[in-house]
Amino acid sequence: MKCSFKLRTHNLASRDFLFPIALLFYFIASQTAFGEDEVQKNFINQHDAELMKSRDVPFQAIPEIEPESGRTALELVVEFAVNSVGPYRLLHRSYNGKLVGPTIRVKPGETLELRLTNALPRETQSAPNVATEPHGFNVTNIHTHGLHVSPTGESDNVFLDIRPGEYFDFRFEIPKDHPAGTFWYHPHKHGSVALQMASGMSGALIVEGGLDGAPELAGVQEKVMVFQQLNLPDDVDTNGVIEITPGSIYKPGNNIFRVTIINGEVTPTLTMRPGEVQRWRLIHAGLEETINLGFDPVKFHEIALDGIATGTMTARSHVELQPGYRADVLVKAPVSPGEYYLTSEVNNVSRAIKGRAVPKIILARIAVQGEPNDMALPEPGSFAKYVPASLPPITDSEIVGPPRELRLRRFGMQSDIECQPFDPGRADHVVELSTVEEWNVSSLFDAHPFHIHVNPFQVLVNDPDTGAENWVWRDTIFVGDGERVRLRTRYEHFDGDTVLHCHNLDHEDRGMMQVVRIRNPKNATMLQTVTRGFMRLPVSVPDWTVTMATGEAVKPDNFLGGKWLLVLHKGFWCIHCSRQINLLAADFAEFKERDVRILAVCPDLISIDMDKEWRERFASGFVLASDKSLTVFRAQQCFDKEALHGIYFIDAEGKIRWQSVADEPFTDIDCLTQVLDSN
Ligand SMILES: [Cu+2]
Repeated sequence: MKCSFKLRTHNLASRDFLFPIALLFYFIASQTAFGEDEVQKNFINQHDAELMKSRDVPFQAIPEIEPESGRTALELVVEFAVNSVGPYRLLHRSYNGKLVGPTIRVKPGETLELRLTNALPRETQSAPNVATEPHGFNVTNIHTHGLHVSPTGESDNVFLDIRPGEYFDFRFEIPKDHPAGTFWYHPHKHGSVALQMASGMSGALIVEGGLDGAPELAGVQEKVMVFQQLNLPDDVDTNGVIEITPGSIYKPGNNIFRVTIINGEVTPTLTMRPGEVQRWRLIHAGLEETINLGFDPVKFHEIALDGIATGTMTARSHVELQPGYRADVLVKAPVSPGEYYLTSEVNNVSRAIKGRAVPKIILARIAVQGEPNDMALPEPGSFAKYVPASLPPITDSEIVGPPRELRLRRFGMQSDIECQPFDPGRADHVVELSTVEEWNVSSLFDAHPFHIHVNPFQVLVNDPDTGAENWVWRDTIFVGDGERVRLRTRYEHFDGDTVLHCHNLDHEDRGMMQVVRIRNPKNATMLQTVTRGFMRLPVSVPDWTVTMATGEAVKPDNFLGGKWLLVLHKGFWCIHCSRQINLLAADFAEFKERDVRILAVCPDLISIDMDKEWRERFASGFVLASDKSLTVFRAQQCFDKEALHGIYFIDAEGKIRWQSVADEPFTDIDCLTQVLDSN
């Protein structure tokens, strides 16, 4: 539980003062070394094919940290660094001074010990600490994306804040039956995830085993490729140093161009021998642009998705990588030597995060050269035995209860789920350990890569080539604008609070995240925790009675057969509640048009005059009633030591389909009407 866990961070000797001095020295050195150079602007415009084809920068393997006698141990220092990308020199937040963090290798049953040291300076001016705005740019923590490990304590705990000058010792205990595969790590401090990731703070995390020892892959060379995306200003003086600032990520404007780099380099050159087969571990660690890989005329042979072996080998002309996705593919180089290109081109706008086509760019040159090494690709059938034993397909009979609905929405600068931005103190979903649930995740506006921590899910997808429907294990899934996906999760091994969120991290930093509480029925403390609102929707509205000014009783049954909103408020004396009721009244036409009636209940008695006025305005469409004993507040779980503010949408069968229970009254009428339309 995040509340009961005592944060053990440690202070470093302050390194704040060293940073400006180091930067000053860097500027002096760089001006002397490069000051006279005239470098062509837009030198790394990846849309300029001729320019990209002429680049000759070798592909760099990322340094690896390997397990030793049962554990993998390392330190990641978060610090500002200056690194070159093409002709540009970037000043950016980093892991260990690099544009990409080291590749970490672990084994199932072992422990990853990671000291995360925050050597960033304290912010002199900081954005306000609100859940709907980017903030906390120099505060950090770490998330092991895709790992099935505990979300609490010293493990994959994204509720931790590691501030400048502090360090924290993480311990990730990898279960013995953890699937082997391609995972990754990145910061997860709400408010600054996009900035830190778009600054190069990410790396590969490989759980060894499974396919790695497969005789079918003997002699197959492996390449780990971390794709990151930078926002660069298009009018910059290449002799200077470009700082990756919060503004360039959260308010990019029009004079920004995006560059996709592989292992910290623009359009590097990979080498393959003619006919050689290689295994590529592809990781989309980028900010917010869809990558659709092509390697004409070569096919990608997909063997794992999001780290999990598919059990077969599927030939594809393109690999779709959305932010957060991984794919393991086998590629067989052409037998004729020559120059080939790894490209990305997004033509299908319904599969593009930004909702627009992305013209072809060249991401890497592939030099097929040297002695021929004509290797055979394995038989697809030979991979069946590598499906992780810990992830048998989920069957219908395992699923508990009706599906939950989650509606994602980006609207202007606002990002939310179920019309409510992230609140770390609110458990949006309470799920039971060792059960299985089915969820429907849809997008009310914009496209979103949806990710859940701790447990992977099986999601129903249409095969991109055949269109056939398949249940596929993943931990991140693209939800297109107006689309809805079905997914199923087994909550296994680990209890505690964790999160789900959009992996377009600008959306996440603005509030598109929810708390998932995995409740252990054997943990008495967890059972005592008060939840605001019902633990799970849909649920039947409880039976209760409220009274109108005339003394007339009103019950939920009176509304059966029609849709309605139940509004629980503190009374007309409360200016916030009064404002909420007035907003609902002002927009009453919106509800009437949708055949939705409103019942507003407060503890105070309703005056005869007000009742009369309301009847004249709304007839029986908007009813005011009183609940002096707070029975309804309690029955509706809208009570935490005192009455809270609650609003519920109830369908014609008397099922609650949507709720908001909070300290503040809910007033986003636009979003509410979108929820009504989606039901
Ligand atoms: Cu999103």
